[in-house]
Parts: sequence; C-alpha cells; structure tokens
Amino acid sequence: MILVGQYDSPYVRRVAISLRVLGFAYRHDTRSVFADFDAMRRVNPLGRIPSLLLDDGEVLLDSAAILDGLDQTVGPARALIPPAGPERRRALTLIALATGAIDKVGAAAYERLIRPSRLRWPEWIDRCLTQGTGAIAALAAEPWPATGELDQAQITTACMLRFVQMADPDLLPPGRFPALDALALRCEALPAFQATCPAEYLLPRNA
Ligand SMILES: N[C@@H](CCC(=O)N[C@@H](CS)C(=O)NCC(=O)O)C(=O)O
Repeated sequence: MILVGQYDSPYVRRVAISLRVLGFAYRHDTRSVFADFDAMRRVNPLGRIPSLLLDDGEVLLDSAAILDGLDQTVGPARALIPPAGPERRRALTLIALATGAIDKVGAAAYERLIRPSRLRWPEWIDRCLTQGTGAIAALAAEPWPATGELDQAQITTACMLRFVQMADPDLLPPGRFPALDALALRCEALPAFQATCPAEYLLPRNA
C-alpha cells in the first residue's frame, strides 16, 4: 500500500497511525498537496490528501473512507471504531468534533497564512475559530481513558491537538485543557505517533 500525503496533515497522520496500530505495512509518498498540485490531482481529482493506493490498484480517497476500509479489513473485533450501537454513535460524535475542529482551525489558518493580507476577512476567521475552539472545549469535557487500547476517537483527537498546536498554538496553551494535555502526552509517546510526528506545518505562506 502507498499512503499519499505528508504528516503535517492530521488527516494523513490519523490514517498513518491507524495503519501502524492495525499492523499494516505501507510506503509513504510525500508529494506536497501544494507544491505538487498537478501530480496530486492525478492521484485524487480533488487534489487533496490523504489517498491510499492499494496493492490491487484500487485508490481510496478521504481519510474517513480509508479508515472505514481498514476497519472492515481487520473485522469488528479489531476495528478502531465500534461496529454498532451507542459506542459507535459516541465514537462518531467525538470524531466529528475532532475533524470539525481540524476543518475550522485549518480554514482560519489558510485565511491567515495563505490568503494575501488585503483579501483577508477577520470576522470569518473569528467565526471559524469560535467553531473550532467550541469543538475542542467539548472534547476536553470528555472522560478520556488513561490506559487501554487506542481507538479512532483518541487517535483523531490527538492528531487534531498536534495540528492545532502547529497551526495556531495560541489556541492550546499548556494547562488550558488538562484532559487533552494528558491525552496528547499519552498518545504522542507511542511508537505510531512518534514515527509520524510532523516537524512543522508546511503551508505556502503569503505576507
Ligand atoms: N475530508 C477529507 C479532508 C482532507 C483535507 O482537508 N486535506 C487537506 C490537508 S489537511 C488538503 O488536502 N488540503 C488541500 C486543499 O484542500 O486544497 C479527509 O478526511 O480526508
């Protein structure tokens, strides 16, 4: 399998970590979604990451679809999202909050860092940040386990936390959300997280 996309994308990283946790080997294609846009569009017509190229030639697009494919491959006993019932609904709610926070903090970062300054819309950035921080605060109120098997809600939330720390560190000063600090500390110490830790957020930046 080939995973396309760099680890500063929390969507790519949650797939990479899930592959490792579930014991799948993969090669990493680190082409850039910005610098290698045309090449990226040949893999995914949307020009987005992640994509997962399977050994039989099938291409899976979008992290949720890729993760669903991995869960189906390993079966319900090892799947990272519970197969049914209230446990599944709760996991999907937490994941929706975490991915929503990524989308909103990411949208604000694109506005702030990529869009030329004369075209920026401060009220829109504020709105995105209100939405993103609202989701983060809701996740902080959850009872995160200190031990036990990793699941997709923990993986995605920890990837979101690392992403927000890179994209907008002022939103997550240490101590603001102790429960999330503890989750991040626990997850980032694990081999699958260490092997995929992004050094920096690689956006093309406008002045
Ligand atoms: N829903 C998609 C979101 C993927 C996504 O937002 N990827 C970003 C990187 S974090 C991207 O490709 N951005 C470039 C763009 O959209 O132009 C998923 O879960 O895979």
